[in-house]
This record gives sequence, structure tokens and C-alpha cells, in this order.
Amino acid sequence: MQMKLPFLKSKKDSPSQDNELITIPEHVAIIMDGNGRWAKKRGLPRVAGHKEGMDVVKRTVDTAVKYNIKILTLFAFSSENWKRPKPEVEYLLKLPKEFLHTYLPDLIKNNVRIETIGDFDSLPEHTKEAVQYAKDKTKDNNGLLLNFALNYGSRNEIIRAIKLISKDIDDSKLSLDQLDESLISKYLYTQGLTDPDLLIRTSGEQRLSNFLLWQLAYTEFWFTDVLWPDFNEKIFVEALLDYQRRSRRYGGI
Ligand code: V07
Repeated sequence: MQMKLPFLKSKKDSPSQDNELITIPEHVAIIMDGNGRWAKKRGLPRVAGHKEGMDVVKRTVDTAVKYNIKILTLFAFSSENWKRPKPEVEYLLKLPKEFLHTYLPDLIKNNVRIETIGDFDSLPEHTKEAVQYAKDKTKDNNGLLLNFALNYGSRNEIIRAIKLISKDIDDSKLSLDQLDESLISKYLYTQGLTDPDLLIRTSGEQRLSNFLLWQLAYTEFWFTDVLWPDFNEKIFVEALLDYQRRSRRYGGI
């Protein structure tokens, strides 16, 4: 379905004083929740929901490209997901390879760059291999940054940053009085990225679940009861319009 939004402008294009211009978020983060519930409602195994959710990821990427979003960060696998039944974990960790097998050529065509945040080294070899191949293949693309949170947990990320900072202080590469917000940001997995402007969580839960705790300090949150496999362009645009409405209000003095 063709959606018309002629007034969408990227944040970069709009001088902050000009309240005629309407903004789209530069960085959108999504907690893709409700895949298991979607499957159970249909009498299917949970993994059928994950598979459907994978195809929705691709359609969501296409929408992000269409509206000129610069960064899309997707919570694909949390460091807590290891506690799920082993067959489900194994299925989930095969999805990156399946996704890339199906969609990488089209992502390359669309100038998408693939990156990850999280504890990459602790992933299974077959997952790392497929994802690393995609990162290498797309590293020079300068369209949408498609950023997968894989084996990601925000408290672990903060602990890791503290350890890295302490080590650099020990090694005299850093002194304690340089410690400020921007320094901490440089030691997180998201180093170099702008903080998300908009966080979307599907499936009715209104929690952060250990996702980007530091980075979401000033982010607008948008929740929907829609389950991730039912997420589509129309709902994404609803979130974008709500973001526009909110940022317009902040723009006014
Ligand atoms: C996963 C599908 C989306 C719903 C949430 C859970 C299941 C795409 C990826 C992926 C990850 C890295 C990459 C390419 C694709 C993925 C996992 C789960 C673990 F480079 N979807 N998806 N990875 N789900």
C-alpha cells in the first residue's frame, strides 16, 4: 500500500528554529515483542512467530528506508534470552543467517549498512560467520544503518564500559577528570551513534527490559498492543506521526 506523507522531513534538513518544518526521527529503536503470543493464538509453535517476525523485520527496514530514517536499532536477541528452552534459543540464533540468505542482496541494493551491538564474541560460530559476512559486505554503504542488538543487555554494556574506562585509566590513557557523559557514551556499544529519538515497543508491554538504558534518557517512547508479526507500514507511520506531533510541541516556546 502506498502511503502519502509529503511533509515528512528528516531532522537534519530542518533548522531547529523553523517551526513550519516537521521532523522525522533520525534514529528509531524497536523492541519487537509478541512473536510467541502471535503464534500461540494461532495454535502454532513459538518459533513460527519468530519466523514471521523475521519477515516483518525486512518490511520494517524497507519502510525506514522509504521515510529516510538514518538508524534503525532492533532488539533481536537479549542477553537474557539464553534462559529460554534450548531448542528455541537454537532456532533464534539461526535466524540471522536465514534472514541474510534471503534479504542481503536486496539490502545491498538499497545501500543499507548492517551493524550489531552486544556481546558478539559469545554468539555461536555459525551466527557470527553469517553476520560478520554481512557487516563486511555492507561496511561502505551510506544509506540506512541497520543496527541489530544481538546478545545485548544494557546493564552488561554499562559494566563493560566501566571496565574499559578503568583499564584506560590504569594504562594512563585517560584521567578521571575527563569522565563525563560524552566519555561514557564513547565506551558503549553505540559509540558514534546518535541516541534514539523514538523507541517503539510492540505487544502491549511497557517496560525497557534492559534495552539501551543510557541511550534512551531523552527518547520519546511509543507503545502499541499490536504483536510484532502484525506490525506494518501503517502502524509505523502512526508512530512517526505521533513523534512529529510531540516534537512540534517541544519546538514551540
Ligand atoms: C530475529 C525475528 C524478529 C523478531 C524478534 C525475534 C526473532 C532478524 C535477525 C537478524 C539479526 C542479525 C542480522 C540479520 C538478521 C534476527 C534474531 C532473531 C536472533 F545480521 N530477525 N531476527 N536475529 N527474530
